[in-house]
Amino acid sequence: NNRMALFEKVSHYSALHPKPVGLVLQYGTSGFRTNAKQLDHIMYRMGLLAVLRSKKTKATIGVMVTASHNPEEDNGVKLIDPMGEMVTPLWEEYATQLANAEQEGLVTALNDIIEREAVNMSQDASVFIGKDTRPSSERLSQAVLDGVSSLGAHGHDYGLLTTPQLHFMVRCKNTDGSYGNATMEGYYTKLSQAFIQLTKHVPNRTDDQKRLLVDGANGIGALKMREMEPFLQNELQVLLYNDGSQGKLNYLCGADHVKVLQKLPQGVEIAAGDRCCSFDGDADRIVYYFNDSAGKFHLLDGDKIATLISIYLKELLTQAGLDLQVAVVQTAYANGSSTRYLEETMKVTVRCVKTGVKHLHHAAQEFDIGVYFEANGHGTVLFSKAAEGRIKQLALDPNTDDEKKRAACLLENTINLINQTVGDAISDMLLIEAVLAIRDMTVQQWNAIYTDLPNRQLKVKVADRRVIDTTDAERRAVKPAGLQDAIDVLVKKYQMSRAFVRPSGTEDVVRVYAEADTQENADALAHEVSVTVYKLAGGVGEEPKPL
Ligand code: G16
Repeated sequence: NNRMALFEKVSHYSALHPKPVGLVLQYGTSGFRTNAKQLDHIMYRMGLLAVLRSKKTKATIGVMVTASHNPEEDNGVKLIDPMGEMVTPLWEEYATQLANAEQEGLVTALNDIIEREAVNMSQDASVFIGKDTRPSSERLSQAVLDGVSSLGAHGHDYGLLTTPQLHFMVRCKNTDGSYGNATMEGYYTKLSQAFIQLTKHVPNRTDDQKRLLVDGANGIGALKMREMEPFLQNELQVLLYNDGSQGKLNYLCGADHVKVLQKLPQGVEIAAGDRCCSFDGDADRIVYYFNDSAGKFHLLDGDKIATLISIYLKELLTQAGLDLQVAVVQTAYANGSSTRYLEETMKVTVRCVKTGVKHLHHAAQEFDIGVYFEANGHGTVLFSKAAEGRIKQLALDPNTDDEKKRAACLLENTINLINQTVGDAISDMLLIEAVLAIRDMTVQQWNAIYTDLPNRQLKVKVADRRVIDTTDAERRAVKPAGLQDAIDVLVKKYQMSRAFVRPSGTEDVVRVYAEADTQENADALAHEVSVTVYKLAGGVGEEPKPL
């Protein structure tokens, strides 16, 4: 009877968040994403689902309202599991079922999940909610809260937050504070203390070395960087651009823009040699770059970040005398030069998985230390419990010699600086800044570790991107028939070349990636592959033009 009453309430409230008849949306690479106008019912229903997930896991669950790198008009939602990871694949399926149930079938769909998961409806539930700075986020996060409260549960609204900050809060809450305090202050204190510990022993850091230009993509990352500044006690001097006071979110700026177009964001005043970085719209991605004295732009993407961090960690492990395996997880977008450098020069294990941090995170958990980064700058480092234990023990052991102790302490503070729940632009930025300081490296020296193969990313509009199906971590297309054979023929025309296509999970496009010995060849190959996709996979609009 209680359940009947609850369902009546759900029916009543869901009518205030009606689903447009016939609209079908999928839980994609990173949750639901589309134009903000189509998302009200999704938000309400994800509020409901988060309550069920919370009751099932007997833990706090997170719901983040954001469309990250997408344009400002879009929005989206992702669910966060108890340890701060992305929600498990089975619950992504439930999310899709619940999202697509027509209005009159909603209660049945909800009941199906309760039955299949044997959710104890009398269990307490707790949901943390956060949102980015999109104008639509206010209203949409309210819809999530409505969903949570219509199942009689408590929602804690953090308001404006970066995505990784919400992941952090969820983990803090579910580990009773052992990961940190589930407050903004808790986050800033933990990270800035670790950063200060790491950099305070570096001799003679000049103001130039402490200075960093940050492009905040006109989003939440800029606001949060401002909030964090006092905690950093001038150990890092941030010059903030695209702080949201004027420009539009992600428009001509931000990590995705810089990575895909391989050029400076608008609105940043950069001088030769200045170290710069760009966040994306919810601050879970970061890329670095600089202009050389000849005015040429150089990008340091997720692959270069993964390499820098791996070199640093491996060296500290050697100094500490710890035999722990470091592995790097990448996707098909990883530059061929990075994979070669990691495998052949650094001799680390490299794994390639499908796009989406959830896949990288999962693979990275298999190693003592798993460094995972997508080329687009989305990534972090995971330390196994055993690895963390051995590092801490060594740092505490009174018989450890000085060199080993120093390395163990650096490793310990490095662990504290890293947001191990998900890629975090602020945490990654501080880690990179610390590594460059400790190793006394300039951004130019970092860039020179290996040379990227020239590459190009393009998008193709097709009628239905689901006609493309891939295998081998998205490196080969199995559908539509003939597409892969055609790509193989094109790739053979060039030197050091590689290309693949895949349907995006966040935008209504097919993505094309190509690399080759020269930029002209990478551009030509990317264009030819785009035309092939257009012809064989139902392209719409004008045929792609050469670059
Ligand atoms: C999201 C995912 C990333 C993924 C990106 C692009 O990033 O979290 O893992 O690389 O989308 O995905 P796709 O190529 O499928 O559109 P973000 O920063 O937008 O959340």
